[in-house]
Amino acid sequence: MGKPLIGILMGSDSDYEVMREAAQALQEFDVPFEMLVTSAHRSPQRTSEYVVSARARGIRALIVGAGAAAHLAGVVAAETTLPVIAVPIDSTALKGLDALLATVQMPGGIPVATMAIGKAGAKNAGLFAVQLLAVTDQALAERMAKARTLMAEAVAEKSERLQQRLRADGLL
Ligand code: RP5
Repeated sequence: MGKPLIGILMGSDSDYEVMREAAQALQEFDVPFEMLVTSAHRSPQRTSEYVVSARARGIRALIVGAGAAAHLAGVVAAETTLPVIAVPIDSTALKGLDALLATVQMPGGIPVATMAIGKAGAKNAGLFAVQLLAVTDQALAERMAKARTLMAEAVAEKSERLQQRLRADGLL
């Protein structure tokens, strides 16, 4: 893989199981990325140093996962005009609702594109980052369109398997 185009940040290594979905989505489309742990609360200076240097190092968008009182995506967005895609993590007793509300309710002026809570959100964050790159990369756009076609075919196959089960169960 070449120089990273996407930065994936997370508040703790305990977020990795969720955030690896974003990494896998990027890898599927051969988009180089880097991944690090940095916290809005526990390491504010490390967070700031990474974010302010990101654009000059060739990073095009940032994917940010955090749980609990999740300020990381907003803090990151405050320090850069790169697109920030957030993933609320279900790491507390509130099952990610806390992180979702903390992340999604950004005051006007500093946007954060917030995905769903947990693994689906992390996967979509990766795919959304690929889509951002595909705006100016026709080959990448075509690969994404092909992936959508395969997805649609898989749905049709699932439906066909369902018909077989219905027949096996004597319901058809
Ligand atoms: C957040 O607190 C992290 O993003 C993580 O989801 C949560 C718990 O962190 P650890 O206590 O596991 O380090 O900042």
